[in-house]
Amino acid sequence: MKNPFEKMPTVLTADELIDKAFRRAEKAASAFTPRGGRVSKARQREELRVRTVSNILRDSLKKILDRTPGVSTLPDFYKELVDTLVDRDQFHRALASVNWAVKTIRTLEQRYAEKIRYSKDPDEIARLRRQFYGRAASIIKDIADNLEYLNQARNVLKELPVIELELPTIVIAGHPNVGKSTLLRALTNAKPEVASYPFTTKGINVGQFEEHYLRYQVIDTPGLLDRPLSERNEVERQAILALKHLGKVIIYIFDPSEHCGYPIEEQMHLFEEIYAEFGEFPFIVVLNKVDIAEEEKIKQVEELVRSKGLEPFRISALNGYGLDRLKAKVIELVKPMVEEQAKRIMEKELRKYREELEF
Ligand SMILES: Nc1nc2c(ncn2[C@@H]2O[C@H](COP(=O)(O)OP(=O)(O)OP(=O)(O)O)[C@@H](O)[C@H]2O)c(=O)[nH]1
Ligand SMILES: [Mg+2]
Repeated sequence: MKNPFEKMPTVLTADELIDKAFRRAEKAASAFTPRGGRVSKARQREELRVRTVSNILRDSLKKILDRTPGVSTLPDFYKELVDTLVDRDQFHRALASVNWAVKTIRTLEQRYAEKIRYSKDPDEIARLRRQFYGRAASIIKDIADNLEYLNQARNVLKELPVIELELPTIVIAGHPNVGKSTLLRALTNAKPEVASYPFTTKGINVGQFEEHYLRYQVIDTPGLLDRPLSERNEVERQAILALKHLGKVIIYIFDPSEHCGYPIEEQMHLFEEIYAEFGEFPFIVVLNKVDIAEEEKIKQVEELVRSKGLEPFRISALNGYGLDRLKAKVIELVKPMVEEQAKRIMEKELRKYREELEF
């Protein structure tokens, strides 16, 4: 999956667009040598101007429409994120106004080209062309605010994270400094890519690993799942909850060494909140930094975790301790979901194949 807005072009302002169209029309007219008498020459030259202005305007506007996906057609993950970034109604209204402009300019072009063709008076022909210019420009000016909005939206939407939505995905949560990035690196051996994400300046890190020909994706979420959701505003919450559309398994990391700077009680509080929101997913709870944590603290956390009916995993993301067992657990939980998904895709393909055979 690419960023769905990757191909969205820069949107010119109304003035820039009008300027561009008029300039190109002048260029075309001056490169053109009309034939015939005075009237015929005037007709040809002015019709060329009208057609060129219309083409340039419509092509630029159509390019925006063709390369901008409608929000409602996007996968759920992107739909929710887009809603945190732009006003969906306004976005769609802006696109609709561009569509309106394309159609209206086309109609005007036809009408004026025809008038020009039937006119026998060079002065009138020039006047018709100027009239068309004025009306085309005023249509573009009518949608000036919408064009500006689309360009602003584009600049924001271009920064959406690029994540492979089809891959089974493991989302890592936990306080800052507990070792999320270290675990991501240890699990995925690939150098993780950083994908920008609304409301975290650090972006999110995306890595992958492969096991028995299946690829898995691991997402480390600095600045997202590292504070209680109750401390978030509505928009931030929505951006965070969009992760639900990706997450198949959540790995929650504790740092019982407390070197991260957060006491166990505070880590437990965050855990409770994330568990409440994401509890519908399989949760894997890991205790990281067991190489430097006190046994007593480790046991304290384990007890809390077990009281939730969960089995904690001791690991050291730094020296690799416990990672094989953790990975095996992740795969055990994710694999049935992947196989289920593979089955669905197969069945769909099969149905398509059968339908084709029937013709
Ligand atoms: N001793 C020890 N140190 C670790 C372990 N895992 C991570 N660290 C150290 O803990 C510090 C924080 O690790 P990060 O992986 O950057 O933590 P993080 O959760 O990604 O932090 P943010 O991105 O700021 O949220 C680093 O200095 C790591 O080297 C571990 O298993 N043992
Ligand atoms: Mg990190």
